[in-house]
Amino acid sequence: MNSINSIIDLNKHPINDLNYIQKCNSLIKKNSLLVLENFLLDNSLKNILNEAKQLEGKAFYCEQQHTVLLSKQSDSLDKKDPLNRLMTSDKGCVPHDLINQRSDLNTLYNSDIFKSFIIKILNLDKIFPYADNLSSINLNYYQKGQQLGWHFDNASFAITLMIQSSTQGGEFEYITEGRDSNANYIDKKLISDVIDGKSDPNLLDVSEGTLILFYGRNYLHRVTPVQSDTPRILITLNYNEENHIELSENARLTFFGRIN
Ligand SMILES: O=C(O)CCC(=O)C(=O)O
Ligand SMILES: [Fe+2]
Repeated sequence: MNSINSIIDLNKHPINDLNYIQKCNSLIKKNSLLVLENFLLDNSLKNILNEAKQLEGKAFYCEQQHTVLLSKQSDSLDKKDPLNRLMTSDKGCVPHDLINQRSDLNTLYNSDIFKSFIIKILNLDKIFPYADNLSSINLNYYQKGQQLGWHFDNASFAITLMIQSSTQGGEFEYITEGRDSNANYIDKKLISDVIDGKSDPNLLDVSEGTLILFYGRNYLHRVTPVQSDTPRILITLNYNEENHIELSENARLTFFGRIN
């Protein structure tokens, strides 16, 4: 198994250095998200891309209609209510159990240094993998025409690794205001304006090998439809703040087409 020295560019991103950790911690506080470009070494990015291409045929594709809070539309709420409008998401997903145990992705995900970095920059106590065998690491494929509609995540934070950007479309758009789930606050007017294109979201141009951390539960975000024949391939590294948590069976069926 490779060590993280051959996966992460530790010269650019010395994630075990206290000063660097503090810098990242301040940056995420200031900007509400952290973008670490060229996080992966070229060779590791190449290996992961090869792996992702080999697994592409095994991806499970799903199309969903969901509200911005990732729920079904409610009959008791106005269909025009910003929290009850339907968004479309469609993408392919390869779950964790199909990823080679010796893959750089598993080494990175399980690395104590990497986990400690995440814990410190996000001010968490501990993080744990999912208890089911599908949800911890996911490879996401957005083919031409596919997208992720506007939504807030269920998980409080998200960690993504861009492996292949689409050459047209497939852009990550987000706003950092609009919701404070701890305070039970949600700004429907802003959400409505963003969905309707009356208020401009931030746009992130993400290059291959970039690691992104963001507070997806409080940020309205989406991936615009991919317009190129080159699919957008993005890895999500999914951790929990509590141990022994499984993704719900319903969500596993939706995203992976199976429960285990
Ligand atoms: O594909 C991305 O960049 C974001 C993914 C995302 O928002 C999600 O999986 O909830
Ligand atoms: Fe999301």
